[in-house]
Amino acid sequence: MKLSRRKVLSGIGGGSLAGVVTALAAAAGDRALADEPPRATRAPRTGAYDPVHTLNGWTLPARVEGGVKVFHLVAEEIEHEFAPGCRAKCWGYNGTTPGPTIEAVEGDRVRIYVTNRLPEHTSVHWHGILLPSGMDGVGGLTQRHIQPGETYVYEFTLRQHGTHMYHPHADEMVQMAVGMMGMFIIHPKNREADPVDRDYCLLLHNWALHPGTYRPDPSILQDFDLWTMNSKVFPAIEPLVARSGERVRIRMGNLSMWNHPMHLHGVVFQVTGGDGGRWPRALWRPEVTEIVAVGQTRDIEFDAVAGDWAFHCHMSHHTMNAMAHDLPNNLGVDQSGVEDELRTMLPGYRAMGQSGMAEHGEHLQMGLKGPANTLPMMSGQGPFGPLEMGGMFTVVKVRDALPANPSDVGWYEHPKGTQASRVSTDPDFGSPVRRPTPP
Ligand SMILES: [Cu+2]
Repeated sequence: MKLSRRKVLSGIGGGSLAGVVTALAAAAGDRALADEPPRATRAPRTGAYDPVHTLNGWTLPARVEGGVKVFHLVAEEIEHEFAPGCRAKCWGYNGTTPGPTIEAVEGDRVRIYVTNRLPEHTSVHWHGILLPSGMDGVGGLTQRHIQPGETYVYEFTLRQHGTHMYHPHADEMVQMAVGMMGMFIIHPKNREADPVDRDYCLLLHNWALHPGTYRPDPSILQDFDLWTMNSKVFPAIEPLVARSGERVRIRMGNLSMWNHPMHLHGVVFQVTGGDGGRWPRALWRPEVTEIVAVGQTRDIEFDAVAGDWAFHCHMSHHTMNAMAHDLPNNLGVDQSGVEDELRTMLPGYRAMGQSGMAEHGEHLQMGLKGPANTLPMMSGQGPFGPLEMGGMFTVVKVRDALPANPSDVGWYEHPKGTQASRVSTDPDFGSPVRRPTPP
């Protein structure tokens, strides 16, 4: 069944927030997975816009009062799980980090209540959005800070479309470091001439959640432990699911303290927009990696090709989870004697990294445990072994036919003759060409 705005709004009419969220989730699920006809034969779309899908997240329901779309954000402390086995006390909005995605349409008048249930003051800056200066949310500069217990109201008319963000502009380093952020998607007033079939959004972030601790450390700007999409790490990040041939858009925002070259396998995507809305076609760029700089948003689009395609940041330590810092480089070092000696003092001690870090994945399979409340540096099981990834990594799963439930997509079944396979176990196999050794 195709999602209609009427269906979402009737869900909102149901009453409780939980009910609304359930209705939205069900509706979004319908849209993501329903067995719609292929794009070419599809009936024209109806309704104001097709909602985005926030990976592992949700969209904030609105009610309409006198022609104004009314939202209510609550800044509060929350309990967050990065992946099973790693939780933290974070700050977020309406029970989650990132906060719910706000969605509206160019030309909409929006009224946004912000209630502060944090132990300190806050404010909300509408990042990239054109508005009167007094609505810009810079605590001390454009408004009084919102004190604990207070509710402020912001109201403005949306004069643009694009992928935007919201975050505090008050004790910013602390508040963003502990999870306060969200996306603000403004759909164009006129339906897009080149529509997409799937519209995903995600916020990139980094966290100094030192192993064994329970609160992200805002004082650290370099030694981050967790690199996240929508505050989740691989393998807890949802896959992005699509049917072959569908047009997919991924909207990315970056509120972390690093730039992220986001790389997608299997296709050449077009970079089609960002904070400035969807760019004119002549400005689209074909790429396989696009840097989403700190404070930027970037939209990429592509035609889905069947397979399981890695989608990740290309900074290799951003696709890892918590790592010990200042480690000696043991690559190529024979540690066997040292290891035995240390084991007499530290039972279970294991020297790491003589032939690379991949052995870390094997140790995990052997049941070796790290410190409390952290995640293995790399994890995730693929159909052919450990994926050796963490952090900002997920999979774009494209199938010719989609199952009724997204969690049933499973692994790609490679058509016969389309997968790498072993031909020999002899190290001297074949006669590879070598450069002659100099005398
Ligand atoms: Cu990165």
